[in-house]
Amino acid sequence: MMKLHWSPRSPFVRKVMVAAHELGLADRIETARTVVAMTKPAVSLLPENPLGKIPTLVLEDGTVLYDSLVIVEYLDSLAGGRLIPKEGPARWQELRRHALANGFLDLLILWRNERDKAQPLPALLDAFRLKTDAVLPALEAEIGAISGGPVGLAQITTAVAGAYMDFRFPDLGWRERCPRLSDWQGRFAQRPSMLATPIQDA
Ligand SMILES: N[C@@H](CCC(=O)N[C@@H](CS)C(=O)NCC(=O)O)C(=O)O
Repeated sequence: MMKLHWSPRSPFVRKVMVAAHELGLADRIETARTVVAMTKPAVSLLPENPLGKIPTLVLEDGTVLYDSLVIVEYLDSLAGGRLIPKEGPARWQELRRHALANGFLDLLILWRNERDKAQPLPALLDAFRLKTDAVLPALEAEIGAISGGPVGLAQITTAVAGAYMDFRFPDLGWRERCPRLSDWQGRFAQRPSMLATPIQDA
């Protein structure tokens, strides 16, 4: 069995687990609950991942893989490469669309950290909002293209980002602002891979 440092709250962990389910590999992964927080680094994780972040995957031979993109690439390689095109323009589009949704997740996590501080920096809150107001229309404009092909890394990450907004940013109103993205995400969220990996505070 592979061991995944895991939490039900982390969208990056969820991305890896959705990929594992889509690839039929979920039963080869044992999850180890690992509690991380930026203000309380997971000291026990540092020997395996000096960045102290989850997801971190430990293979049967002890090889350690991070971050989530590397882990998904690895799982995809085990399954013959179904989630990330191997070459050509399709590969670069897949990876760039992943970078958009994944970078948006990075932004949302930083935003949440900042807004929860006693004295958030207004300039930072403004910057997060400004970027979010640019990312949402970009995703709305591109969702037709993103959802046009087979299930892949970009679709998984985009769907996970939508669910994360529902979870931590219910006031953003993203479903009203992005009706096509919302419709598509609502359908994707019914896939067994998504239903098997609910994001929750537990
Ligand atoms: N780029 C990383 C991001 C992972 C990440 O930020 N994970 C968060 C949990 S959602 C974490 O471990 N935070 C702990 C910390 O930053 O100390 C990836 O794609 O795996």
